Amino acid sequence: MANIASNFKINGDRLWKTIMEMAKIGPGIAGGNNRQTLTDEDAKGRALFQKWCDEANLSMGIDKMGTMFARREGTDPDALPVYVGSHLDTQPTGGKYDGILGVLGGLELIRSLDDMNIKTKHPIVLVNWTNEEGTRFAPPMMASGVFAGVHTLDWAYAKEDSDGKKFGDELKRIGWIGDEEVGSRKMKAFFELHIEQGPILESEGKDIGVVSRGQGLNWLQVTLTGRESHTGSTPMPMRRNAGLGMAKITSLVHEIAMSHQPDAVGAVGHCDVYPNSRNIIPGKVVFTIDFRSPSFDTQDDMERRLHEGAKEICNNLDLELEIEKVGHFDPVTFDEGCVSTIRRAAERLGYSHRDIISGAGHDACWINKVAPTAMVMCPCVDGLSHNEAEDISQDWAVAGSNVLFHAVLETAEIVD
Ligand code: HGY
Ligand code: MN
Ligand code: MN
Repeated sequence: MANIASNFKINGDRLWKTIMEMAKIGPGIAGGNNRQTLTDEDAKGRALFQKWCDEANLSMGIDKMGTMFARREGTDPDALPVYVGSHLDTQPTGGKYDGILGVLGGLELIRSLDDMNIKTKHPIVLVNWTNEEGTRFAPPMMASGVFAGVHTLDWAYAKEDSDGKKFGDELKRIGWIGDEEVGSRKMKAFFELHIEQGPILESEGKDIGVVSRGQGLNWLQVTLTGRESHTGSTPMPMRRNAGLGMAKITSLVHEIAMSHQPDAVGAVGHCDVYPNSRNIIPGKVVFTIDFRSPSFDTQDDMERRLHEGAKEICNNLDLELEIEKVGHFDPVTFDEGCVSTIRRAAERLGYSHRDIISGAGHDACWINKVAPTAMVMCPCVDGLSHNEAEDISQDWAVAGSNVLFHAVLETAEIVD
């Protein structure tokens, strides 16, 4: 197998231009993106990605979750392909790079292979996973979860957004439902490039994060039921205030996570208050707790203490309590072989790097269950993400894409 020269590099200007092209679709209100899964904006982003894949002569396959698989042939059509990719859907106040860098960094490495007329033994398949964010249809990493056999297709199709629209119906409506069985594809390996979405790499002046592990996640949806009543004329002792219950439980979430520092995080990011009127005591609230940790034991302890504490708060406030787990994935340890391929690539290219645990969840976390998988990260400004002000430098994007390029190339095996 030919060696990978350290001068094998992607075309950084073309990558950056392509990212900015995609950023025009589903613009946010403050310079980021709002291209939520299965919306018309998502459909437009998919169409642009399809156009670029057509121009690169990639053959597109789409599965029943709408995930897009664009294949570059290898010299051995029977060799297991090397997969690379991430997601194009965004948060409602998302950035231009979360997920997008991983898909378009993969497209750029394919474009660069064509420029350099490099052939690989194994085919290379570029992936856009449907509904990584899980914000419109919970849980996150939904399509990769079905692919890994964690969720069933029917379960995913039945998921509803806040307007009661079903995932399966919306996928049909935007015209991106494929006929491939989900999970039927076999992979030699899967690599994902992603921005760190945290402050470590930038603060340490590191170009590259070699992702050895990922945090586990629990999303607990809490419903508290009290009684609507007048905020002016209802005496305090007579109130059954669901809003007060949410406030106390939100504070409990923070306390529990803080008791496990530095290996835990916890917050409430979503809440619906009913009837949400200025002069009615909330009779019902629905909110979602997001607990994460790289440790199974910590995850379990946080969930146990939340149940106990919430029960006590609701007894004291005379509230009914329901807790439903609406999202979960275990802490993940990525494939050592793939991780060292990424570390070797960073070294060959002369990038500063460090091993890192991913704070956010990614499609790679589920694909790691069915194929050797690893991730490479680049820094982001102030560690900010899931915010329209999310920002990275072109140099960081290029460094991450070059490492991805070398890792995929080494795994797909150059043919002389
Ligand atoms: O929530 C997550 O970690 C991912 O951004 N979906
Ligand atoms: Mn992401
Ligand atoms: Mn995200």
